[in-house]
Amino acid sequence: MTPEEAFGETRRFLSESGFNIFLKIRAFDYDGDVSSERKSGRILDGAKSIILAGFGGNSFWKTLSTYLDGNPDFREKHTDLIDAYTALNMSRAGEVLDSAGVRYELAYPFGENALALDFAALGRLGGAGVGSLLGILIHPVFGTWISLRAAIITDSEFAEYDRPLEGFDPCPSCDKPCITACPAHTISEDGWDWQACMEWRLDTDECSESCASRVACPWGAGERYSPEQMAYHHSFVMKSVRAYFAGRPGRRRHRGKTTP
Ligand code: B12
Ligand code: SF4
Ligand code: SF4
Repeated sequence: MTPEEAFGETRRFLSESGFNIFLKIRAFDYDGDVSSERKSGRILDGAKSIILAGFGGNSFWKTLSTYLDGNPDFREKHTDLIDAYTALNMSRAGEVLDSAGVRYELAYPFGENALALDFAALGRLGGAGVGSLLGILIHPVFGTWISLRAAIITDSEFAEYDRPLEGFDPCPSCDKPCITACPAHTISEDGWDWQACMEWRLDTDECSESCASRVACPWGAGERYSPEQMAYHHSFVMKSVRAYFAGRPGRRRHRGKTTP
């Protein structure tokens, strides 16, 4: 199997496992967009390409649920179900690449090295979405319902690469329901104040199961995560947020309407 065939096989396998995003980005383009500590060469010397794997829309959760129904041990063993399922499938994808003699490293946006790569930059370069007022990428079909799960950094080169989306920039001409929907006023014409949002979420239960602003965005409404999936992502991220703020006493007060 040639490296190109191995990546084709990897794509097919990941797609069957629910990862419908598989984008090829030139390492040179990515490195030009990010700070020195997040460049691809720090992960793989001589990196030429980065494959971005992830999912957009609500089909992934159905595939994951089917897998969990058939593998009750996996559900019992892991609390971080999406991360563990991602790592499992990426290591299987790695076996295919190993068998073709491909040189590569895997990187994830979670775990100890969650900041090693800028996944939003990869997403923009590969056309997974464009920047939005909500601070996350937005796509014409999937809206903001996109999760970037893993990257394969390799010294292989491809005949063709994916490209940024062109002609799609929905926020400037939008009525901006995301701004009015946020109970803590964390979104403005200038964008999203992540710290105010997290402080609100630490102090109240109002956003414990979903983000009203994300739900209010008209893009990708048909691909919106199910309430169960939204609640999963929303509560899961708070684990790392609690750990992050635990080491930082004297948080700012949020600017919300209600006092906890
Ligand atoms: C750190 C992080 C966060 C942090 C900080 C956000 C931020 N803007 O930096 C928090 C926890 C707040 C966060 C929240 C969310 N995130 Co986030 N996040 C990331 C992560 C790991 C890095 C982002 C980054 O590069 N930031 C820039 C940093 C490094 O630069 P900085 O300014 O120097 O860093 C400052 C802060 O970020 C902070 N910081 C650094 N690390 C951490 C870690 C924690 C836990 C906290 C609280 C703060 C924090 O400290 C720095 C100094 O001020 C990426 C994955 C990746 N590796 O790219 C996903 C990512 C950007 N997040 C993502 C998502 C989906 C979310 C949430 C929707 C999750 C949720 N359900 O709540 C929310 C957004 C809610 C909303 N209204 O939009 C997706 C975006 C996908 C998309 N559609 O574009 C990504 C790509 C992860 C993924 N698997 O797909 N996120
Ligand atoms: S509601 Fe409108 S302004 Fe807000 S993120 Fe969606 S498209 Fe952008
Ligand atoms: S999670 Fe809540 S506070 Fe944060 S942006 Fe969404 S609606 Fe606003």
